[in-house]
Amino acid sequence: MVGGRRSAVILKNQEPGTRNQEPRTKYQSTMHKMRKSIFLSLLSVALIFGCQPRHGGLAGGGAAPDAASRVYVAPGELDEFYAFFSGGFSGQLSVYGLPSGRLLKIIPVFSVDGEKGYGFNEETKPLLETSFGFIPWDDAHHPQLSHTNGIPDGRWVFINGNNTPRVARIDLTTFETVEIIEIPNSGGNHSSPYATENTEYVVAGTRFSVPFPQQDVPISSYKETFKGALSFISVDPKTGHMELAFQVLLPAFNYDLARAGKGKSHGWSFFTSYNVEQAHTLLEVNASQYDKDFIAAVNWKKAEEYVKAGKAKEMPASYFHNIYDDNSHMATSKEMKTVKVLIPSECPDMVYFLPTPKSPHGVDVDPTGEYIVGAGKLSADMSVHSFSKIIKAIENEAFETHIDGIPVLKYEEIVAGIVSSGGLGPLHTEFDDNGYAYTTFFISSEIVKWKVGTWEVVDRAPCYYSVGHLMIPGGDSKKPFGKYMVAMNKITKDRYLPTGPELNHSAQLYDISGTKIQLLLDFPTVGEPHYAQAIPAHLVAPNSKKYFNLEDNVHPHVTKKESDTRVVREGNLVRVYMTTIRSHFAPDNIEGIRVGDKVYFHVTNLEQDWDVPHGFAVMGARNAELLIMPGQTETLLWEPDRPGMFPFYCTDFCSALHQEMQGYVRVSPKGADTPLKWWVGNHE
Ligand code: RUQ
Ligand code: CUA
Repeated sequence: MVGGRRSAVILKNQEPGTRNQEPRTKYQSTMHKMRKSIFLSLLSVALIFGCQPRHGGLAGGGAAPDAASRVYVAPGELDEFYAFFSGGFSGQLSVYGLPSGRLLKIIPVFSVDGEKGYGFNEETKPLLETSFGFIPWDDAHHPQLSHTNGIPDGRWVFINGNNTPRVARIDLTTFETVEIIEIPNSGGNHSSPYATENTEYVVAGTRFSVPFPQQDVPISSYKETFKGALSFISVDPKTGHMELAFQVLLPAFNYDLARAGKGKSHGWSFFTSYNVEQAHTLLEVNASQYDKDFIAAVNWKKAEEYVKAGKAKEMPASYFHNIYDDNSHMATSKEMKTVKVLIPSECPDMVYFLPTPKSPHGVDVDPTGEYIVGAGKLSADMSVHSFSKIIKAIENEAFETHIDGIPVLKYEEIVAGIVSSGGLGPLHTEFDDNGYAYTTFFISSEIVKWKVGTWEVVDRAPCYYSVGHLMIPGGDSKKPFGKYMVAMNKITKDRYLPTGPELNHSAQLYDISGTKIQLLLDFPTVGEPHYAQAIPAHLVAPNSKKYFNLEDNVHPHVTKKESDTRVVREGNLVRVYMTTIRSHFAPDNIEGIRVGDKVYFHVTNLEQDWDVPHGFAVMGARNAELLIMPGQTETLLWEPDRPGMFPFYCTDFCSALHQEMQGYVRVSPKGADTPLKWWVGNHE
């Protein structure tokens, strides 16, 4: 997250009497004068607006008096919205119901998950392959629903992996990760995935610029050898399959967040940057020198033309593209070797820089596509740019200067208005269905509601505490669904029963249907929810798959009926073709396995009914369980290292006789001549 977190922690931990003293850090002596004054002003404003009293000073921690009934979803009733929360450093995506705040599912994406065998079974391992090899973890920040005509369509969710740059696609019929593509020439894929109006592209901008191409150079050569790549990943409108279409090579700034244009600004994507100073050490001081950084405005339709015209350079690169197939129930990995790169100085009219005050974090586009809100996290006011003015400024060549051939537009020519919020540390903005915008303020721990077009602040609500992103259902779209707003807070502190040094992060649900923002509910989240998106349930629920058709299963090691179950030895490789059905495995007795064998259990779940997975676990396995959906085949690799009798069993309570769903594997010493045998019941 942003540098503000540390300051805020300091603020919250200090005793009241010491709050106006500047915290002492080992960097203090090196602090730039200007930085000092910013910090002091942050502190003084924080004293006015921040540092909420421990219990908010409001009855019930600030909730509306009838909040309970407004979030109550009675037993047997269903929520109105699906909300998809990123897991941050958990690497996963969690699905909640709104308004209840009930956790519906955790979808494993970038991190292995023992519960579902994700990344442990042979079928999903290829999804986590990268040019660095198998990576069992990442940091996932921004869920992005696919859009059609600028409105969430309920087909897919995309999410970025930050640490080893990747973008994943989750299919909303199965709620499973079905594709992951790695992003080359990037470091810290933060400004991602942010889809365009019809999901023509999802984007990936590098937060940490890196040498281009990657190479062993002195860090001090930053300004000469480092570059910032913005990647455009095309999405097939039918299959959802992603391809890295092209990269745009920009100066070595830190590209932080992004949003696509829509409506009148359709065809453009906007990326915030900080560290225009191009510092490579002590950024908290050195990247805060200038009073403006840039939003990079990329005309991707123009970029497409340049690619078509052969203007892109085909550069060597190594990145993985992994696709999971719902019929074979397997993922496959492919290494890609080249990428198309566009250089702005050779491609006029493709990229412009919009000066934006003070290390902007979020960039958000209003439902009409006219206004582009840049939230300068070190600035008290927010600049809103006008797309029409940007176009005019381009036509009039109202340029301040050029950087690497990229025109920098004149700030005064493109600003539509300033939101004087009175808040501190603006981060992210979303929009409702009534012409209002809502911006989070990290340092002053609040959300400010303002009117788009007049820029006047009409309401504000405290957050507990240190809010990062916020989410309004459809709040990034052309037609926000509105009604609710969720704040995602970085610090939970005293909002829940203590659970040792770490507390789960907290989401807060507000009602925004009236003139006043009203707090309804707090609920804990998994990992760090950087961002979330929500969609009315009726756009997703009817398409939800109940089971996989066994007939369509083309897994190379599927077993479609119990009479086909068998055990096959090829040298020291043993394949067990196994089936499950309530309430037994076939086979459930196996002999003739030897120490040193590599045993693959290919388990097919023969059930053809909703919500009847079976589990499979074998003693001493060094991976995880399998959790096999009806009609699916999954594979567990087991390498027995000692002779003996090894029970296996079903881990998911599937029936009244679930406890009976078990079996034995006899393991003999290396070289033993125990005959290979398998059976279930009386049939051998
Ligand atoms: S971030 S709290 Cu990783 Cu989207 Cu702004
Ligand atoms: Cu199958 Cu429990």
